[in-house]
Amino acid sequence: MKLLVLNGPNINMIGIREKGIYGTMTYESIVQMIHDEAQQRNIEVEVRQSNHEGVLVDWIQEAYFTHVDGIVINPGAYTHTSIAILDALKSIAPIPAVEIHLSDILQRELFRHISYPAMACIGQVKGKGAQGYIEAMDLLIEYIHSNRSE
Ligand code: DHK
Repeated sequence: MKLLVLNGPNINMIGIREKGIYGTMTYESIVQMIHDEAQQRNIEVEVRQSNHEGVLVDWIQEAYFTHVDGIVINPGAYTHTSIAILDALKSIAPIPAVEIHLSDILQRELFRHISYPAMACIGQVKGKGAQGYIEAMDLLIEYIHSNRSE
């Protein structure tokens, strides 16, 4: 099984930016944790980050052509604005995606309550900090397994 973990703008600044909201774990150590946990689950994972919306769209489309089994995505602030990311996720269906947010976006400003990409996701994990990436990965693995055995 091959999973792709995509991170949007400013996620590379996790551990530096607004620690009270996003925590103190650095982006690099989150990436390492994802790799370690994927190895334990015997799955292949690639983790990428971009500050650019179009690059994220390109990577989502690429996932279709490289036969990725599922996507975990933290679109950063594009969560609340990007119909392009929503459409990209829709265009690669039935490849499943799970959205993850370190913070609980529903407990924050009103403008963070809407998520466009979530409309094309099979699940959303929020407010669990870095551990949320692992929870999102497990959700995805479970979904892929149950859909395969159908
Ligand atoms: C990360 C961001 O950069 C924000 O723009 C989102 C999300 C929330 C997070 O919690 O991981 O609003």
